[in-house]
Amino acid sequence: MNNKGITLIEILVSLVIVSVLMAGFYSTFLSQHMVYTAQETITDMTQAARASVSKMVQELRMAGYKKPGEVLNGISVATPTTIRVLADLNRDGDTADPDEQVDYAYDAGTKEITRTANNQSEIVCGGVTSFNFSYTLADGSVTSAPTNPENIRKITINFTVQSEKPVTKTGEHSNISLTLDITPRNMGL
Ligand SMILES: [Ca+2]
Repeated sequence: MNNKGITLIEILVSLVIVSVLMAGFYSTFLSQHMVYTAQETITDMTQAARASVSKMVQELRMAGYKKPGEVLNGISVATPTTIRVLADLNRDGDTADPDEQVDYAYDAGTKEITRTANNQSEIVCGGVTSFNFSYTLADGSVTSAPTNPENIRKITINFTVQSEKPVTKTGEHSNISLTLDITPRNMGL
């Protein structure tokens, strides 16, 4: 053995060490990248879910909108999965104009939230694995099935949306849950 030279064995050993280090770096990079991608997916999903229900939030907030002195009950149907909101948007004394009577409903079978108005239904949000309306009444109590919808002062929506595609190698979907509180300003006026 020549002490000054590098033997083939030494080169091989170096290569093995370098390979092990590279593999370590790569797997660290890969797992960080996967975490980042998953976080990105959740952020995107949260934004998408909020955007998809933004019109619903806006319309629920307008429940009971009317001209001064007009008698109007802003919510006529309220169950854990359906709601009917009424608003006299053009303040002509009725709720017969476009978008003045709107139904929102959740179907656990299709996992969809639908909006029905002007005799037309559209899907608001898909991939909804759970959904629930709850209502805070004028006396402060909270229920999912109010006897008198006119007593509703706040609507709370709890829902969970599942990612369309699996986000992990094992095929797991990502779930995000959102809670939204809506206070229709014209209820009880
Ligand atoms: Ca009207």
